[in-house]
Amino acid sequence: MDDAVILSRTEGRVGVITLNRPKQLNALNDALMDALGIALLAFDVDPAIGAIVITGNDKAFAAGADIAVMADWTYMDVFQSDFITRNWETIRRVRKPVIAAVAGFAMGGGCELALSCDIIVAAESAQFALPEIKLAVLPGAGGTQRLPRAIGKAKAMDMCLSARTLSAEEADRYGLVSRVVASDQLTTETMALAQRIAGYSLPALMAIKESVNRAWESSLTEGILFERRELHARFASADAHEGMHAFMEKRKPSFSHR
Ligand code: DAK
Repeated sequence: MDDAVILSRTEGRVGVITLNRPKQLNALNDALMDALGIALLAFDVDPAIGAIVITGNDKAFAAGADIAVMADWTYMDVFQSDFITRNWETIRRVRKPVIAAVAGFAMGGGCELALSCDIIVAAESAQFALPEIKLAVLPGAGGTQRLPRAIGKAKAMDMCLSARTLSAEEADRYGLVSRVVASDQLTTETMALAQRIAGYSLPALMAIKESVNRAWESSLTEGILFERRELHARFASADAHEGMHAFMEKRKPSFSHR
């Protein structure tokens, strides 16, 4: 269905979700965020999927929340509909690794969506900005919270207050993205990374994601304790024993994802 707001497919153990409103530079409206949430949760419960990729097109990952839709909303509209919280935060419930493959514009809500993913692979063409100040609003999908945690207060303030756009190279240098690849290699490189991750033990991946995310939201002492318990729990998994025995026996592990 080419007129669908997202396209969803699988490649091996990787689920791929493509944002598909190219005429609006993938501006994020309710229909798209609803569909994205449904697709993410479907891949999350599918035992045949080990990692998820979210991508856009060559020109835009996403140019932000749909300004045309928001322009006349009132406070009561957004408060009563629970704007953002209702369907933008579904991604926070996903326990499998999620990779954003970003080319072109990642602006406003598009940048915030990328920041909600676990890994960001940026094409050299990628541009990141939180330009909400130009509209006299503010990044309201986690941008003022996740960005300073990712790149520090000084750079985050600069981006949020001046609407400064970062090139892929700058975003890489500041720690906003995980890696930068040649624009024509974005899909190939991201899929290779996703397939590699998806080949590892799924419960171990989920434990790592949970543990790294804990680092953002707890003291070091609490985080270390959480990590230690996650590590201890690995010894209850078949995959950890398989992984260690395979290493000793100099063979490739065969994970059952249990
Ligand atoms: N929404 C709706 N349509 C958009 C759009 C957007 N964010 N971005 C682009 N488009 C549409 C354009 O209107 C244009 O449509 P037509 O005129 O062809 O019908 C089409 O996509 C192509 O865009 P351009 O002609 O502008 O393309 P250019 O290459 O010249 O420029 C651009 C690309 C990305 C620099 C430019 O389109 C641009 O500045 N777009 C807006 C970027 C932006 O401001 N993004 C932040 C959106 S605000 C809140 C919570 C969250 C938020 C707000 C409130 N609360 C809790 C209250 C979040 C806000 C945002 O994300």
